[in-house]
Amino acid sequence: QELLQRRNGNNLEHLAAHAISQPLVSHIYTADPSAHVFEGRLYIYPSHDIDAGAPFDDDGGHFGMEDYHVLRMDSPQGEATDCGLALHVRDVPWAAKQMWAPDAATRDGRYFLYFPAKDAQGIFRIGAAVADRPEGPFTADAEPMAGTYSIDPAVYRDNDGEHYLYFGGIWGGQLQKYRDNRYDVANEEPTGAAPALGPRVGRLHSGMTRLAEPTREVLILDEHGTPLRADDHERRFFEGPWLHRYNDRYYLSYSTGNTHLLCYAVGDSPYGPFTYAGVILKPVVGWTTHHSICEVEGQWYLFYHDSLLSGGVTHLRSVKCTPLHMDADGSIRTIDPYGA
Ligand code: FUB
Repeated sequence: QELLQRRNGNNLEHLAAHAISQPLVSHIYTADPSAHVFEGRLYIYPSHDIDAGAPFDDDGGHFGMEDYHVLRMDSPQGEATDCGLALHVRDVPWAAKQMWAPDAATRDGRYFLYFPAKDAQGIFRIGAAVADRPEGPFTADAEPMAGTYSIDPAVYRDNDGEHYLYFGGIWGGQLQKYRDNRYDVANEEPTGAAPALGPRVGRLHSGMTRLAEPTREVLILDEHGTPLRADDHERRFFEGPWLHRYNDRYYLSYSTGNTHLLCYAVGDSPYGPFTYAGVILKPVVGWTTHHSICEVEGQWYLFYHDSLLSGGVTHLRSVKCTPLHMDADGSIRTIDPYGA
């Protein structure tokens, strides 16, 4: 907590007094919000943070989440309703622990939950589960999705009806162990001038629970058209990819992890390449930052989290929502979460 306070350059009371938004719910801890409008209402698919008693480690072992609860809102300004248990790790045949950041999608009247968890070997995989309702309860497939790995799934539906699955997160999320979709325990995050790792993307099969193609690595370029360097920690992808479309351009947004920024890059295809364009959200209280971007009745919103409610405990976070300003030139205005 001392470190967190120093990073934010202020004390938690001061930050709380200046917070631009409040937790959507406070009876449970929630994080990593993926927001969608389904059936005319806002559904938020967050992680359900708990103190599982696991010790802190560099691989995020202290993020010991066991289940998911879906939140529903009639509007971004309204009350959030906790729709109850949507899926528990004990009901996922292949998963052992750590139900991290999920996302959801709908097709042909059915709802799909995508979630990462560690298998019995301690390897993160991504699973799919299906329900008749946006809030679940979801029934998980017996096996993880073939061809997936790492964490932080996010599904984007393009205007032509195709769905794309993005995923990836380095260090605790294990993305650094993969090259060309193959795991090698000896692999680490590249360093120096080597190209940074990118998130992965693959088009989903129409059944929605499997990939239609091998996943590709997404390229993020700098202003000169050169891939971002691995040591460019202020801009390189770390975890939490999200895709939205604005003015017929594709926006890939993500967390920079150890520099605690949410930033974005813009491109002309769901596969990229994307060119780095700026910061969306300055650091929040807590080590992690993770978001989604959702348009509700013509207004864009940023869903994010921080650890203010728990007094700065990094694995006990709360989901929040604030308007996001997309400027006419396509740029996103930077938000200071404690700028009020
Ligand atoms: O909630 C666990 C992990 O923390 C998520 O998967 C990451 O994106 C980070 O928010």
